[in-house]
Amino acid sequence: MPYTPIPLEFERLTPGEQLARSQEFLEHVRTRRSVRQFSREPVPFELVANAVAAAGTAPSGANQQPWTFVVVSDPAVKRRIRLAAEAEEREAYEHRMTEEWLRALEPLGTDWRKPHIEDAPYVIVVFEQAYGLEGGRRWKHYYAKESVGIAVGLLLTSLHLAGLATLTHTPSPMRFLAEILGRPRNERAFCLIPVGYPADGATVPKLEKKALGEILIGV
Ligand code: IYR
Repeated sequence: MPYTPIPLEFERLTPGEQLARSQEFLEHVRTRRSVRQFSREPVPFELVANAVAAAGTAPSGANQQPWTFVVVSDPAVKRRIRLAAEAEEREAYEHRMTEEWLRALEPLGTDWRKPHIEDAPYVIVVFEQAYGLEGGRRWKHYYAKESVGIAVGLLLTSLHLAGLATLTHTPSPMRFLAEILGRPRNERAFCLIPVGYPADGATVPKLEKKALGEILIGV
């Protein structure tokens, strides 16, 4: 594809608007939590579709957009994913994870049981396209993981702004997801994201985010 410059569409805000919007966004995004207890209440598909479309606007290496979002709502498929995830997680918690890892997870209160995969009305399985593949042709993808990570950030933020709860879940290893969902060989599961409303009385662990002074260094 040749280089084809076009005029940038850019809306210049007043300083007041800039501050108001950035503060409003910060206040809202601060209320996002990873949720592990989901209601079975249905969710409008359009909210999920809009979130995937938002994720698809992410910057990516060489604009290769190396992602696929599989939106699972079929109860039988969700069940298969849950059972496979729990089998891996059980093995991980009981044998594969180090003491150090288990200690790091203690404040989260997690274990191998993953009922949220079946309870949440949608599970978005995000795949990274490790390389391009079309017909017999294969080509390199640049910064695929970084690109997918940015896209997932937009996806989670969109769903949060739409009033939905999410969990970023990475059962390890995740090969079973490509198998169950019949994905091509260039795709690797990146994470799975249950989406829905929190269950009545859902709880979350008491966690703190680092203060701005700990993460921002002005030079
Ligand atoms: N995948 C496991 C363990 C786990 C690992 C990390 I790193 C977390 O931040 C949370 C959980 C699980 O989902 O339980």
